[in-house]
Amino acid sequence: MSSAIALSGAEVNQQAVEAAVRAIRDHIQYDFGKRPEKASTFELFRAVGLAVRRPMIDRMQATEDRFQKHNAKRLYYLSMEFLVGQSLRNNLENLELWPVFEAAAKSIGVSLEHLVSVEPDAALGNGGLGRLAACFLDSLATLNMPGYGYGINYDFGLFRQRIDDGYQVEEPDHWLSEESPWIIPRPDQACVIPLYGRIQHGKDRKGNYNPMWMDWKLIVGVPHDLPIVGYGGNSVNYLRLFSARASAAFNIDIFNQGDYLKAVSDKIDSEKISKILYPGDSAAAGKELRLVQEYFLCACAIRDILRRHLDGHRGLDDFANHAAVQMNDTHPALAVAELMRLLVDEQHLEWDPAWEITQATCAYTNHTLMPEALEKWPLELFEKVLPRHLQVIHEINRRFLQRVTRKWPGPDERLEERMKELSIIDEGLGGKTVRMAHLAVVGSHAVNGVAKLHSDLVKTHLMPGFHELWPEKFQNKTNGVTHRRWLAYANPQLARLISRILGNSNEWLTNLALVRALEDHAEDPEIQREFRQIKQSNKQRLSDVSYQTTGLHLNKDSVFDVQIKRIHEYKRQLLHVMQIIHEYLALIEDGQSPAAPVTHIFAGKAAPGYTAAKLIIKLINNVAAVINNDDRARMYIRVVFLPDYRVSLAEQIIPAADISEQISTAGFEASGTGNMKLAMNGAVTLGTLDGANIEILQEAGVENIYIFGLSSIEVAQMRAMHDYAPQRYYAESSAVRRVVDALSGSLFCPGEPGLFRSIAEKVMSPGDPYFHLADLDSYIRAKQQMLADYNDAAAWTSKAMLNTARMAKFSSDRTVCEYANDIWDLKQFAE
Ligand code: 26Q
Repeated sequence: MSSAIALSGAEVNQQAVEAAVRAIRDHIQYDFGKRPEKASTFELFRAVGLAVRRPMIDRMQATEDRFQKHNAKRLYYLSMEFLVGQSLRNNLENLELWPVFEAAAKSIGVSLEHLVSVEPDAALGNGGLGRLAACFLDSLATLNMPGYGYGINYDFGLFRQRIDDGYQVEEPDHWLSEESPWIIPRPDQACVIPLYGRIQHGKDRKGNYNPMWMDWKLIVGVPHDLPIVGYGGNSVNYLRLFSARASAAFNIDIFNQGDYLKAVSDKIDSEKISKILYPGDSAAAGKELRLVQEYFLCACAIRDILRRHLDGHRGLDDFANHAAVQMNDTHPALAVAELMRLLVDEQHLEWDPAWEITQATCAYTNHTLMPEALEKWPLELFEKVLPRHLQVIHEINRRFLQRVTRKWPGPDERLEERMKELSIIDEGLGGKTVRMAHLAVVGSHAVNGVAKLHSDLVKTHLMPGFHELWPEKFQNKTNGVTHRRWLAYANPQLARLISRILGNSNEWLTNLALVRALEDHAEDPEIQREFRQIKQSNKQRLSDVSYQTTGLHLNKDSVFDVQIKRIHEYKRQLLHVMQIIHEYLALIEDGQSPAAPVTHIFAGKAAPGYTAAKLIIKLINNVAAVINNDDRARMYIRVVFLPDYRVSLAEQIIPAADISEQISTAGFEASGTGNMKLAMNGAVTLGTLDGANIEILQEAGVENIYIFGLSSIEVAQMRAMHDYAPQRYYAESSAVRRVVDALSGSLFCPGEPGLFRSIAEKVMSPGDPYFHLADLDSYIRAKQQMLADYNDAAAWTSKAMLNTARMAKFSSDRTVCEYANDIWDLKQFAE
């Protein structure tokens, strides 16, 4: 495969190729101390990476000069997760250097495509939230905006997943960031962070209360920069990742006391902080190490941001006009308290101006409505780790509750209820906790959800009191994805078709709206044939991946029905499995084959402690084993679970999909972003009215998407009225009955009878929060309709093409422009 975007007829500059060859050989010789002929594939990858990094660094420095010249306001995107994936292909394509390096690799005797494939994914995130952050950085750089990511340089990213006897097994992901060609350590810019210790209550010379934070431990944060190349290479920003190191001063002190072993063990303790990414993406873990990680990120980031400001400006009066801090969920909400503490304690500002700066600087994005995912820290733990920050938060809360009192004066019981509802400190039965979402809202000038429905629910259900107090703070910013990585580079053949239809032009890479031109060809048989051929060839590519990882070939003449995302009860992989069981039993018991042969493709990781999600993985694999080994079924239905879902695997699955499963219980999926990636690549969505599916429906048109199931309003009503009776669906639908009975029995667990009985019991319980049985019949019917419609190749291809044509709204370029205008006041500086 060659470049996705090099225009036909363009020539490769031979001098550039020779220079690239020299650079690659030099890196092998002088950085690795090896003869170039002796380099391993991985070393060749690293050497190519280092060679590509040179122009990136030149451009990064030029970009910095340009932003400084304009005294530009900068955006700092604080996130505990950045799910970057691989970078070599993306960087080469964005720099328009793929053809040069392809020729250079060839002359060294290796294929560039192969080198690209051996790059380990940077898996510094769990899923949607982390990948969103990575897409935003790509768009910021492409839009020539000064926007920077701040995160943690985890030694271990998200665990690797192996499937053993159908069960998920986790393995550590030691991704060797030290060996990444992209990462530039900046030890000279290390910062020192205090934590633990105690408060000494004292008075200053004027007799005012003057607390002293004493006996803290010190941790050093060492920045590592990952350059982010925008498309066209005009701007190169960076993602700044901090590694935790022991403080030399702190250690030397203990050394001098002669306790060498203690010094070394303290050093190990300090370095734990950036050791590993927490693998949960729903239930807040509540662990001390996680709190320390969150603080470490905020403290390193805010220090860095303040230092940069003070380097170039006199004083802090103008700070909020030069810096915007975006908090990706509540994980970095301590930024509010840390900025206040530095402004008041270390920069000696008065409280009021410091608070004005803090609120004007910070903004908060919410990504979930689920109560169990909202972060709350026990007060004692908080006080132990961050005694001074707790004081600051108490003071923020005291002043905030005064404001609440002014807004709702009396009657007393009502006011007390309001204070309880809104206070940053929760005085719940299980002891006092700090509510991070409240801290984030109070400390921000803007709060946004990530899709229209979700943002509305934030206002009406999650934070109605805050919305009443500050309606102007609440906004929507519907998510987007970078169509360069997810359409152009993942699906190069489709990219070439689009460029050709646009008259041999790449302009759509920075303006996805241009792809609407495909609409004019949606009924053209010749273009349709080409579009189908591209899908077929992507299916073949995926079949090869499947064979390598599972030993199963896929039938590329079948419908690829794809559900790829974290395994979660609310995402309802189980609903999909129940539909497959129905399809299978209808075939073998009733002799009814599906209207078209279908391959059900799953991929996704379960949090290691999430037992129910892990059992769903086992169920998928057992159902797959039974169906794939049944000669009566194999022709029509196949099921495959592709292990170790990650960015680079998604890039192979998405272009091959015909059906995009987006079937969460309405009201639970904040937005989804996989739904956007799949639709862009010409998969037709089968979805509920949830998250961004609603907006995909509006854009694609109702004829080009399949919607089923309860609406979020119906779900909420049934929940409120205790009106859900799964037995009813069981009694009234023979299909539902047969599927539930199959789950209770041992058809799919002959060796371990009863293994899935708990699943049958859950879906039969009136307390099932995810309403599986309520939606099962309409889901089965919608899927049957899709498979029937697939057989009309012309009509189906038109739907698929119209999906690709109409997804302009879901480019993260659009999303980032909205944040820049409505929240960050960030400008573009192309020159
Ligand atoms: C919290 C506390 C302690 C440890 C871990 C966590 C944690 C980590 C990750 C909690 C949540 C996450 C990730 C959440 C996430 O990915 N949410 C998804 O965000 C996407 C981008 O906005 C949305 O499209 C998805 O709908 C949403 O589920």
